[in-house]
Amino acid sequence: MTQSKEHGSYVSGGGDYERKTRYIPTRITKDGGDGYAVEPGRYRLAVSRACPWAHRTILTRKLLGLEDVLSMAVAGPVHDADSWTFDLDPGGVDPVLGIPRLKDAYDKRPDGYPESGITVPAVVDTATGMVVTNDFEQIVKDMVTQWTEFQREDAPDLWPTELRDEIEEVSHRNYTEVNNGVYRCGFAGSQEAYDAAYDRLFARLDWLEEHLSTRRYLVGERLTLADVRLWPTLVRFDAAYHGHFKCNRSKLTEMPVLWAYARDLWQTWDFGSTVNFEHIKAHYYATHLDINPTGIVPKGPETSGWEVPAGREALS
Ligand SMILES: N[C@@H](CCC(=O)N[C@@H](CS)C(=O)NCC(=O)O)C(=O)O
Repeated sequence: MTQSKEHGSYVSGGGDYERKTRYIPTRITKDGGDGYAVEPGRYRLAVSRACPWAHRTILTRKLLGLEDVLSMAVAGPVHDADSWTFDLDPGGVDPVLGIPRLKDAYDKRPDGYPESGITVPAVVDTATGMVVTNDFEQIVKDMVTQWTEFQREDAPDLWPTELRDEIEEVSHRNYTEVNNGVYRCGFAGSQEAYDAAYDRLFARLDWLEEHLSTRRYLVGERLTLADVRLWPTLVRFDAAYHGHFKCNRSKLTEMPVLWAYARDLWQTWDFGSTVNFEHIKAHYYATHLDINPTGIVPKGPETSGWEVPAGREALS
């Protein structure tokens, strides 16, 4: 087994990419059962604009209107072997946490952290400077169910009780075949593993193309966490996965239903203002030097069609 550049992920003897998915399981809840109660201003969400897992938390925070109660630390797009860093901030230090590297907040944990390493998203307790959780899936679910008191009045219900089973089913398959499927293509260690990952990815994208041809959203007739979880992979597809991860049967722009679906969410729900294509490209092409040894970041593709609608503030 060899370890890839992504922390805690391995290429097995057969060449398959296997993602380590052990997280810090602590939760931030209404009753503070794990020692961390929901509290405005207390926590800081550490993200990278490049990372699709972090993007899901950024979108959920924005849709629910939690920006004022849960602040955000944005790391630079290219991390070193050790950690994401706050190199975009003045002096290279996050202004609230006062640290240059996200690792500093992970290292504050007395019991350490899982071998999957220093990942984003991570929620940091500003009182102690310590990472509370890095479980992206639980973070978004808790934003929906635990932060209710602080959500904006017209916040959409992204995880309706009656649709949860279907959301889980669709999202799980999207995760294994698409969200993680692109990584399984990109980090495959053998031709066979790559071929199999590629076939699985495009089989699922074809299924989605068909599925969305008769409905606007993935589950039910409303925006849900299923859409929030798929979309960050779609928006990165042509800029990163098509080239860098060799997912090149078709571009997103060549899958008409998915392309329309992606642009609908970009505009209708203003997902577009959370996207930074420069960070996305810089991260993938310049961080994974094992699969792109020159670190050269491509100039393309053109991102016309993805414009932020006039009058909307970018990067909220
Ligand atoms: N590991 C999580 C998602 C978080 C994650 O992998 N984030 C990446 C960025 S997209 C990261 O922080 N990588 C840091 C590293 O591998 O060193 C998962 O498997 O669902």
